Amino acid sequence: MSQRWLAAVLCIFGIAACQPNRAPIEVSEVWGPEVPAVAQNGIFYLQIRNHSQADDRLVAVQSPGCTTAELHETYENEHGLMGMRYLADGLFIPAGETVTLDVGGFHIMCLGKTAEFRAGEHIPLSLTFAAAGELTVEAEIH
Ligand SMILES: [Cu+2]
Repeated sequence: MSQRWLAAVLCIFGIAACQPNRAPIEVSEVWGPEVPAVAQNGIFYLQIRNHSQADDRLVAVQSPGCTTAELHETYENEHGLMGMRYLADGLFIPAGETVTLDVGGFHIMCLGKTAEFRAGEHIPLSLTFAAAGELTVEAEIH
């Protein structure tokens, strides 16, 4: 019997953990839209999966391509105008759930960009989670 098959059987019957080596937090689809060189700021989007049994929170973001990086949320005010606000308490990532930062919602604001947000460029991004710690990913500009 192969080890992999045995692991699957144990997993099915709840005898062993199914994904013992999987990181608690998985970050994917990290990207940013192209921004003209003269623009001061850039923006990043991504997806966060919490594979663990415990809630977590994205508390800080930073990038060598930004003077400052901040977690923001886009919202519509009472006059129907779009604005955005800084998420002072970070972003809650419930146990077992996926949180998506995407156009018109949550995003990472790159204030005072120092990197070129040109198609094909890759910009490193560090994410700090309250429980899972720091994770570095690369945003693809397209
Ligand atoms: Cu913003």
